Amino acid sequence: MAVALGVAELTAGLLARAPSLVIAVGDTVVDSVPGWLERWAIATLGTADKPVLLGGIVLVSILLGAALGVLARRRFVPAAAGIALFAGLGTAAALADARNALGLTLLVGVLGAAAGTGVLYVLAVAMPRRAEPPAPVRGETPLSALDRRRFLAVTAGTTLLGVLAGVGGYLLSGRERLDDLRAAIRLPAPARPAGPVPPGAELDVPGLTPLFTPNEDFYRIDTALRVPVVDPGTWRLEVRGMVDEPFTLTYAELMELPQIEADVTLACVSNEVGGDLVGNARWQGVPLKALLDRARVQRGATQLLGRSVDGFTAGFPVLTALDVEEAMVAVAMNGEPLPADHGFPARLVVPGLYGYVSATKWLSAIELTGWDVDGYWIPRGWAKEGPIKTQARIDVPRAGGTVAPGRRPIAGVAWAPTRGIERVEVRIDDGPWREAELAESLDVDCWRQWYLPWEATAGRHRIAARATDGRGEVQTDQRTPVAPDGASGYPVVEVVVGS
Ligand SMILES: Nc1nc2c(c(=O)[nH]1)N[C@H]1C(S)=C(S)[C@@H](COP(=O)(O)O)O[C@H]1N2
Ligand SMILES: [Mo]
Repeated sequence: MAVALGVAELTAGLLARAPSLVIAVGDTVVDSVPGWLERWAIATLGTADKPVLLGGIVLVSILLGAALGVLARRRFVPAAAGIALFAGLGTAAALADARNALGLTLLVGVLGAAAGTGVLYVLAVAMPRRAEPPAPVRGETPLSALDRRRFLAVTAGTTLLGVLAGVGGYLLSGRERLDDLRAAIRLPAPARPAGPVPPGAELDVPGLTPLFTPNEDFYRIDTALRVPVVDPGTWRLEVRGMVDEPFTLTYAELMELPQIEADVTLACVSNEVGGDLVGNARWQGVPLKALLDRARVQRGATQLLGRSVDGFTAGFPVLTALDVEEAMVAVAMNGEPLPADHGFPARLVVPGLYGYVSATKWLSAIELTGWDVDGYWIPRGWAKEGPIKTQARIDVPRAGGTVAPGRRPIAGVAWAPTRGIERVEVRIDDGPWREAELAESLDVDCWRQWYLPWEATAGRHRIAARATDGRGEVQTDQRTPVAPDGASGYPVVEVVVGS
């Protein structure tokens, strides 16, 4: 089984457009499990959900392999048929994805099955079997023990080869090639650059989240088991649906359109209060309004549905796309072409909305639809509308940490994209709410740093915070879980002050 999987993965890795069957099965599992199970997996496993799923698939395969091995000792043909069926299931899962070419997918499945069956034949049929145990002769190694050793050695050797092939195939798949493509891209100067970062927008407090999240530290959330590798040379963006003038853009054409730059904080609806599924970046791209104006949106089109190359969809009100000037098809993040993890070659960024309804990565189409069409997460138990809730987060001191008594900083970030942050207050134990000092605002769409000096006295303390948005609304103290429309409640950090 290791050899079957390894050869299939290696074939997929060597041939640029051939699919990984393990990933294909994983994708099928992700798309077909019920919403509650998917939410449970994300809540308990977090971003480890993908390795756990793939590991589970490999484990089930190995157990199946063991069962087929036992069967093959008696009856080889049904066992070989079992391997073929196993490869067939993987191939079928891959073929269900329209992006996978028939010939290459079959090739991966057939080579994997052939290699697996071949090894099974050698191990179960061709290798000498244990004969009737001869009466042990003093000074002679019994034949059966020798066979057993040889059998184990060949099994271990082929398993190792299978694992190496699998790991090699995984490493070969796509990434390096994509880095070359990205490096070759020259970003146009934005027609409307973002303003300079105001002095005082970034506080100098050790441990405080930086104002801009470096790309490599930016949280990543998506349903893709393997990041889609999209060649900008063949990529197309379609604008279609309820429009009078549908059109298609190549990457080069998209890059020729006037671009804007905007600093926007992106948040995931799965972010717990105090969590880190939120980041701030400088995005560059083509404003959605320009594309919608060109397509002439029909009356009755109420939803903009982004569709990705891997079939993910996310929809939000057309009005938001038209009203929020910074809503864009982004091609760059913090001054470089979008990283693969964050949607290369293009993605949507819509200030004020959680990513699950708006921020489609690896964008392939913008569809104008009625409100009745649902994006990926809606039938899985998440709210149809996803405005980002006003939130504060305490970064310093670290939750559960120990600080020395004396003057200590309490600091963090707070965000209410499109509304801005007007005030942050901090409460220690049961004391009064005290107003924190705010860093300069970078933009209403961005998080804002805040800071409060604290005379820390020995003992155990509870620090709470709350933010007020630019419309004067204090964030709610009502605690809600992340589903269906985002966690709320005040962040609380417990610390021990002592030496
Ligand atoms: N193609 C695709 N785009 C997607 C998703 C996805 O699963 N697939 N997840 C969305 C969600 S839930 C969030 S929170 C953001 C996260 O963007 P990031 O990974 O760049 O931080 O991407 C959104 N775009
Ligand atoms: Mo998300």
